[in-house]
Amino acid sequence: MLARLLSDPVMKGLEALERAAAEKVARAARERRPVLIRFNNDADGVCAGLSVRRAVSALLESGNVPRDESRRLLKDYQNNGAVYETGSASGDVLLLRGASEKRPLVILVDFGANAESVPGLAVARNEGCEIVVIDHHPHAPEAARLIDALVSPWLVEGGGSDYSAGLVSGEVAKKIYPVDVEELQRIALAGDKSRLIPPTPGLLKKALALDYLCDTAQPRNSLAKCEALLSDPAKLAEAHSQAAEKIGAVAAQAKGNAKVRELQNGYVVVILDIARLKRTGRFPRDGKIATVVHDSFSAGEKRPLVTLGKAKDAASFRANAAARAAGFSAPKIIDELKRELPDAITAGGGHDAAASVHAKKGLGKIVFDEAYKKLEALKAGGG
Ligand SMILES: [Mn+2]
Repeated sequence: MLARLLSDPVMKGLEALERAAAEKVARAARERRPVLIRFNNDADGVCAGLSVRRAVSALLESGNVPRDESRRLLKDYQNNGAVYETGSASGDVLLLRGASEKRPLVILVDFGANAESVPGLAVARNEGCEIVVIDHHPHAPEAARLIDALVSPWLVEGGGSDYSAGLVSGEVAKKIYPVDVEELQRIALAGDKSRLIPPTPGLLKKALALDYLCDTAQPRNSLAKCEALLSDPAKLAEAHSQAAEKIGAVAAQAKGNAKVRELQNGYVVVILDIARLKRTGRFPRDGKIATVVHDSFSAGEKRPLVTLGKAKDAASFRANAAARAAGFSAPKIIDELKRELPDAITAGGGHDAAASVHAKKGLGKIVFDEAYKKLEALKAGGG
């Protein structure tokens, strides 16, 4: 057994869940059943998917499964968003049924256990798929009931989003087959800004290069492409410099249109009109722009600061450490908005420091204005 990257009570508490998930994956591979890894479209999701892929590939290889059969049995798709859509689930079932008549296994990493994914999970389950989910976003009980093995730090006392999907998937992977995934775990933590291990500049570069690949690979991204990027320093440097250049251009515009307001309760709010920014292509996505601009306003800021991004039919929140220490929680605000504006909001969620809420077409402004009022209503020095 390979050493764990981190050893603390939460990681210890996760072990039994990791083992249960690893056993299901290993059994499916040994029985030569079709396996699909569906990964969220960012560095954490990629690293989570790559860890599992390395382990399953190595296990198949150790069982002398021919290469072409491995390729037929082990598939991966990038999931562009936080929800397992019914259309994706139907497509997955078709793909896996086409690969083999045996019972398929669907592995969702870094997404897939929220309430919005319930219809998609139900499709896969009703079609006979076994489902494993490794995620660090808060999960919905009704989703968990449809999942055969859920590995989530939220199921362990003291656990939360810092235990990123890539970190946890790495531990699952090592239990499937002893593969080296330590760097993937570190890149994942860096990409998701986990506080568990401080990132190095090198890890941040790799995370950004993977984020860039997720949004720009044509015709679509794949784990094989991500693996190739990570193993080629020249490709990595190229992807990173293109990403940095695009971010620099958009961030400069964004800083120009950002409005900074100091509220009565001591919070500083940065309002960012993301919808007005000019971009070519999908990168950087709204969330990354919000993060980059938020980080630049947060640098050296001791007061609680929240960045509120206004996108087309969506609003996003970013909070600095002082805001979190003061009790600010973006998911808490989003839950309140969902309760108060049930007809306007289609989806929402995330982490304490980074979250977003999506509105029905044309209702984005109402949701944004209500979100702003929530910030004004925060208690001074406490959420
Ligand atoms: Mn993540």
